[in-house]
Amino acid sequence: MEKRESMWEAYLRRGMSRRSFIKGCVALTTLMGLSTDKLSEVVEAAETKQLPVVVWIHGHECTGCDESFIRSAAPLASDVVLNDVALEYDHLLSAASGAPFEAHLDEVIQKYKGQYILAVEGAACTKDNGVYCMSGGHTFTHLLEKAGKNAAAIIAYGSCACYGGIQAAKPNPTGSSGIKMFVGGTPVINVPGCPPISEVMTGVVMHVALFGTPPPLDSEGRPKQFFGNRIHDTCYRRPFFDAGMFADSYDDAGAKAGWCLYKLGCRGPETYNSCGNMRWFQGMSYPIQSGAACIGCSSANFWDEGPMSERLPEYGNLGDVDTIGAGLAVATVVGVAGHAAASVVQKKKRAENESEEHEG
Ligand code: FSX
Ligand code: SF4
Ligand code: F3S
Repeated sequence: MEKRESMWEAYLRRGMSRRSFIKGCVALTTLMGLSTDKLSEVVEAAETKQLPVVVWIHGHECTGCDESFIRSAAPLASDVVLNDVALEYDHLLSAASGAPFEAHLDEVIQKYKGQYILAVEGAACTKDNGVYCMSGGHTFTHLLEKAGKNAAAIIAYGSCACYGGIQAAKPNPTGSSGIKMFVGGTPVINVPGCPPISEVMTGVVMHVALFGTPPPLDSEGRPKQFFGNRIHDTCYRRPFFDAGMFADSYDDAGAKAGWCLYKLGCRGPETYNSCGNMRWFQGMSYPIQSGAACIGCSSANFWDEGPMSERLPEYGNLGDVDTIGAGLAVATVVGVAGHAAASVVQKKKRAENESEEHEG
């Protein structure tokens, strides 16, 4: 079998410096949740391991997952696609299309049998023999079976691929479901989120690529380093939750002061994801930071879990949140008004002092 180039060789071919290669390795080490003393292992693997062949397919979805992935900043999505993996087939990013492109997929599956990584976005449609989602003249489920059973590992990217997603919402007319039942015994790594954080996807792909094994997974098949904490555990609004300070509506004084969104239906207390610490778009923000309650988009069935504005039934040992929240909201309004009045008095005093000084 032909020898494919390593990540280092791909950098050299593109005229990139050793410095940018090492910077790329440092970024990957951090992303994979490894300590910096593992850097030399990452560098060695990146120098010697052949680039992993990746086949990336799309089922029933909105394509938001790829929209997220292409915004990966550390490392850049373009570096991942051009230097870090050998992306042989991608429904969305490939320039090729038509019969030759489909024939290429069959060649890749045969040539790299048992060696390639299969990334899957979107749900599988099961109703009426899968006719509601077709690709290259075949059902998506047919493609999943063919590409899935010959892969080394599968990454289910997004809540649709993991659990069925929005199109599986009741009454689920297309019979959409997660992909696991179609891929035989091939190991599946679940990376939920609607969409997932781009750097999470990159970290998982590169872990499989460089070490040849999935990262440590939890009981739901999710990488522990990204799905080991609840949003609530890393939320910067958590001190307000603990103090019983809640926004009662999206435009009240509490919301404007950045108080906890629990009473507005926030699913952070039961949702596992890295949004609170990694955030999105180079750590810029995440839903709660931009003022919206978490809707639990990385949880199975979030789309059918009651109205999203309905608060979770359990709230720890806080007591009656309605009473606590209301009391504090009044106190804050009084506090804000009091502070404003005090400022006016101080301003007036300063002005009087200044004019006395001038006269003196
Ligand atoms: Fe689903 Fe992704 Fe949500 Fe959309 O590929 S997880 S609907 S962001 O696009 O599959
Ligand atoms: Fe943050 Fe939501 Fe938890 Fe409040 S309930 S602390 S907004 S995650
Ligand atoms: Fe989704 Fe909640 Fe994060 S809605 S993006 S899991 S904050």
